[in-house]
Amino acid sequence: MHRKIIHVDMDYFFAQVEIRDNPKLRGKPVAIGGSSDRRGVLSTCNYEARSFGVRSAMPTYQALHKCPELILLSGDYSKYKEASDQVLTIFKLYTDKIQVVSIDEAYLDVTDSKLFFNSATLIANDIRKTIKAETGLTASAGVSFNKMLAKIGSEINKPDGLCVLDPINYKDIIPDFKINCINGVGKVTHKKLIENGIHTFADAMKYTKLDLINLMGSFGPSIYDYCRGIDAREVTTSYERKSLSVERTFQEDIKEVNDLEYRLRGCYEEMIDRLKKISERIIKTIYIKIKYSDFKQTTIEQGINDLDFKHFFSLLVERLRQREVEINVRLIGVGVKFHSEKLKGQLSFSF
Ligand code: TTP
Ligand code: MG
Repeated sequence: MHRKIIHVDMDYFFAQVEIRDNPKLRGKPVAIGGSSDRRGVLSTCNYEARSFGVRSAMPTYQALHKCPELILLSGDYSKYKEASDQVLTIFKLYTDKIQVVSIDEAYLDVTDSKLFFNSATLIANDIRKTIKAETGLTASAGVSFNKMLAKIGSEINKPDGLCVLDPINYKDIIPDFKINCINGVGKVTHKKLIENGIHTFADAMKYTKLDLINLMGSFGPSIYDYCRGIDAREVTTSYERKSLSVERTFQEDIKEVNDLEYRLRGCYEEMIDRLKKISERIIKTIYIKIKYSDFKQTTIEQGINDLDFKHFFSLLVERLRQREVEINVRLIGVGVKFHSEKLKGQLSFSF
C-alpha cells in the first residue's frame, strides 16, 4: 500500500507577503533583504525579479546590476512568521502528521485521511485554496508516495501550481530530473557528481550501489534509491533535535596532531556551551568528523555519554592512525547524538 504525502511550499514567500500588504508592488520586481553595499544578500525575490536572473542569496549589488529597477525591501520577519503560523493552523485541519521543514514549507502525510475520498490530490488542492482564502497567499504543492518525490513535485508547477507524481507516471518523469533536485546535494556534492557524468537521475541509475558508495561515501545508497524514486523516510511529526555538532573548516589544511587537538578543543568547548542550553536530552553517542584535503569525509562514533574531552581526542587519534598516507585535514568537528526520549530533572552529563 502506497503512502500519500503532500509537500507544500509557499511561493516567493517573504516577497509575496510584502506584495499582499502593498498592492502597488504587484507586477514589479521586488526583493527582500540586503543593503546595497557589497556585503548584503537577498533573502528572496518575486518571479518578476527572477525573470531578470535575480535569485535568493544573490549579493544585492549583483541583483541591482541585473535588474536596476528592483524594489528592495528590508523585510519583517514577525509578519512572515505570523503568515507561517496561519498556514500551519490550516494544515492541522487536514491531518496531524505534519512535518514543518522551514518557515514556508511542510510535509503532510494524508495516507489515512478520510477527507475527499482519501484523494491526496483533492486534499492538496483544497489546502491551497484554503491558504489563499485565509491568508491571501499562493502556495505550490507536490503529491506523491514519498517525501522526495512530493518535494520535487512542489517545484514543478511553481508558482501557484500542483503536480502529482503517482506510482505509474513517476517512472516516465523522473529520469530527466536534475541530480541536484535531491535534498542534500549541495554545491560540493553536485560538482563531484557532475565530474562523474551524473547530471540527471537517469545518469545516476547507470551506477551500481557500490560505485555510488565509492564515489559519495555514506550518501551513496541514498542517491541510488532516490534516483529510482525510492525514499522510505517518514513524515516525522514533531521536530526533535537528533544531534548537536560544531565544526570548523580551516583556511589552510592541517597536518600536525597538536594543532588538530587545539582546533578540536575549540569545537568541543563551543559544543559544551550549546549543550548547556538543551540539557534535558540524554546523550546516546559522541562522535568526531574529519574531512581531508581531498574532500573525503569520515566520522567516528562511540556509544558513551561521558563528555570528557579526552574521549573526543582519542577518537581523533584513532582515526588519524588509520590514515594510509599522511593526508592533511581541512575540516574537523565534534558532535553528540541524543536518545529520542527527554530527560526529566537531572542532567545527563557532567562537565
Ligand atoms: P524558499 O521556499 O526557498 O523560496 P521562496 O518561497 O521565496 O520562493 P519559491 O517560490 O521558489 O518557493 O524560501 C522560503 C523563504 O525563506 C523565502 O521567501 C525567504 C527565506 N530564504 C532566505 O531568507 N534566504 C535564502 O537563501 C532562501 C533560499 C530563503
Ligand atoms: Mg517557498
